[in-house]
Amino acid sequence: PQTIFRKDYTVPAYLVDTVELGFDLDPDRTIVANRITMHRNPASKGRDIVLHGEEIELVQLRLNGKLLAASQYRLTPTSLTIPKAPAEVVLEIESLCAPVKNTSLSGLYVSNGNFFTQCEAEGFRRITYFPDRPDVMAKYTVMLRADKARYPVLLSNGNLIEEGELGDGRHYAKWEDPFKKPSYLFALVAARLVCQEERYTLQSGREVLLQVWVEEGNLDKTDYAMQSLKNSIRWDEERFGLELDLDRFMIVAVGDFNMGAMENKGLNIFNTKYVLANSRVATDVDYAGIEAVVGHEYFHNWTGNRVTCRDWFQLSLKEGLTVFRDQEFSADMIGTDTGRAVTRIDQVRTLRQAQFPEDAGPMAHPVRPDSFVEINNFYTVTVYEKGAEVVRMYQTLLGRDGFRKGMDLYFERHDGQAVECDDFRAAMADANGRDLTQFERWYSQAGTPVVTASTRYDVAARCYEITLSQHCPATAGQPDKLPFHIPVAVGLLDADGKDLPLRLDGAPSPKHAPTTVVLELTQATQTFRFKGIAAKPTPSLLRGFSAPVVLEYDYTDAELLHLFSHDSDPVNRWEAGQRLAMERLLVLTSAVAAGDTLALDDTFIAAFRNVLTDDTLDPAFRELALILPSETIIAEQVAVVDPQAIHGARQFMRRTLGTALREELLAQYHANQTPGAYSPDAVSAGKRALKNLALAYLLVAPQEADLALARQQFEQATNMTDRAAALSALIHSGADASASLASFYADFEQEALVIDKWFAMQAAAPGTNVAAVRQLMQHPAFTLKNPNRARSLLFNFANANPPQFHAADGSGYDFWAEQVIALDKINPQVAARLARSMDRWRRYVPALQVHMRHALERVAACAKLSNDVLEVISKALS
Ligand code: B3K
Ligand code: ZN
Repeated sequence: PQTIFRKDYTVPAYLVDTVELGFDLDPDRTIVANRITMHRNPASKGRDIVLHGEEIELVQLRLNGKLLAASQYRLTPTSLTIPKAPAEVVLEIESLCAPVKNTSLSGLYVSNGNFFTQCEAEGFRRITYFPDRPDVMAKYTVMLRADKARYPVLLSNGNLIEEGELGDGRHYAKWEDPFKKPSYLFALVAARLVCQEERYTLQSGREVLLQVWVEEGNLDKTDYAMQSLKNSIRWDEERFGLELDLDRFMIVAVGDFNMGAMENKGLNIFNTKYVLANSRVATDVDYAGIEAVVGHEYFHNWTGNRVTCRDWFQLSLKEGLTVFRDQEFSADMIGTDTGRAVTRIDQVRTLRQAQFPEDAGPMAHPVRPDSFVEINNFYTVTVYEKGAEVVRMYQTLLGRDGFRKGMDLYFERHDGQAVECDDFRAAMADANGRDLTQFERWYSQAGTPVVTASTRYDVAARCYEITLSQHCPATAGQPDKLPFHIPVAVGLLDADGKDLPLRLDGAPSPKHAPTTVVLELTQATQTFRFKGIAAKPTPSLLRGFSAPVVLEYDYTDAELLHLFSHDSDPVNRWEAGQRLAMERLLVLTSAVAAGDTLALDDTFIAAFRNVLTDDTLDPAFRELALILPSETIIAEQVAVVDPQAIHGARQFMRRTLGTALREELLAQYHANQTPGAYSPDAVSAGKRALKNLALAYLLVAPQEADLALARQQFEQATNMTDRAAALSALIHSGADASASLASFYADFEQEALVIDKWFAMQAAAPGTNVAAVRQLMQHPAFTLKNPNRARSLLFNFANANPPQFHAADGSGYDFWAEQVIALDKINPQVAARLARSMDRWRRYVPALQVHMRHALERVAACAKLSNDVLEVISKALS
């Protein structure tokens, strides 16, 4: 397969002005008529019109009214080239496609009998011939024709300008999008659906129509998505001064979808998982996901759609920025400082769980990649979440107001354009009169920087010194890295745990000294001095996780305990607890491997007891503080990964805490009930989270009374959060949960998203081995064709059940290989995601590596692999 390089970018030879699309929709044979007006790009010397096209059949082609003979163009399986074309061109292209056969869910496809599209990144070329690249922006008019009884609803981007009847029971609808857009934002829906709709008044006074479209039985699950949409609209007006630019904004839910959702102009298409919710079927986490994704897609309307990407290497320009925006939106919706901190802690956990491993593995790439084989493989935690961290650092460096100035300038300069990450950085720099040249390295260098801190206290000078050094490990193709521009937020605690006022040597001293300062680390090593420090303080480093780095500092246990009890920065307070746990988990892991006796010190248990019972702390914070680092995160800390030892160590710690804190856990379990009508608000959700974590701890080594408690919660729960938590705790306890599983299935058989949970919970339980997963695949409700279902069982087994996936005989890996190969024939994008589960194979104990290599080679040896899977597997093996 061909590798595409960022440095090879060239401007398009032709630019498109208007696109008129006509669809005669039929599942087996859809006719697409496409009339494009285009003109030569004065910035290009090219004279050839190059159109992309994939898995479609060309019927006829006209240029400026004349039918072209086959000799006048070149057709390949992926392109259509018209050489030496005139300066002004009208192309009329007729082609065919077969939506019902399209199992890749890219392009035009059928889900549960309805038509949907997914065009990002390169799906539009599976619908019609077109210069399918984001720097070609045009105005679209779309005519949809379909059987009226089967497809009563016909939607596309923009405004509905005409609709009516045709003969033979068919009808039509004509849509016009007033804004220029790249082809990846095109969408259509032809379906039997119903909607919740509402007229909403913008701050400017303009009225818009909001709609959430779902299948008929789901109309009782659209309220939260609608509310989240209205909140998003309001928030973008208030925080960024950005208004909805259309008269109509639609969200459509579809059960078969590769990703979370898609920001098509005016017609967002969503995975049902991020739309449908009521208390019976959705958990608090689902509700939070809906708010975040509805926000995310809505915010793309400005960051992505109005200003888009020049090429796919710039993907983080829209994704990193839009993730940052949805993170800020979710935090603002909670409103409190601890609420914000809780969302921040969640972000840090995601980075450590998924992004740091990616950045250290065979698929490591910069936030702005330099090359790819298949762009769909680069919708990654690096582009998204690390990209969001990079955007967050601008705000940390420039302040909220400075960041807003940069955003304003960005839109002033680039509205309606397809631009690069560098353009965003330039807007931030220029709006604030700052030199952000070095900051560019966050976009170009892969790998997680390691910042090492050392400190020195000088009693006589009352001076406290912090020396920060940075280095970044080598990644594929990047052996040596240059220093990054890293904002390191720090505070100093006195012996009582109070924040000291900070006066930085050499910096102007403000009247009221701050208690947190942002140190800018730009060199390999730098020393910062704080004046007027009366006694040796405890440093709180990288407050708020001010940069996506690993922070190394030789903390003593006493210092960590001090921070864990007192740090005013909740992120670092949480972090101190994670460090205390991690140190012990690493010792325990070695002990398990060596067959030594295991022990956990009382100091640690007491620290956890204090946080658990400290009623001045938000339950949501306490819950996070009590979750131990995951097995994946522990694995990243050891030189050679022994998954069984890690699992044994973590389970031992959970069991010991569960037993030692039994009374306190029970007390918290009862104190954090949320009686009355279910509400997904952050305070109630936090209580449920703490209560259910307590239950999970109690069920690691349960007494009969604990099992009874869980069963009672399972049976009497009035919402899915509590029901699912109880069921999951029962399954994980190792007790016989088969009756509960059966009744859960029977109750929710008709709710696909709940059945996904049913598969997911079992897949992740350490009692579920490969044979049991194979058995679950035989269940009539299982199918590889539905991405949510495939993910619920296969991905959870491979990623969330390390002790079984890494079974000593390699049977987990054989199973993985089989499923990657089977999925690839159906849906390469989903298959390639599953393929990523083996990324870190070289870090495992040699005995497992042998099996892993074998499984990888088995996939690699397969004839006819997709580029998607091939890229992932060959990078893993290289
Ligand atoms: N932009 C889409 C992602 C489409 C992925 C295509 N493989 C979702 C989002 O980030 O909002
Ligand atoms: Zn996005």
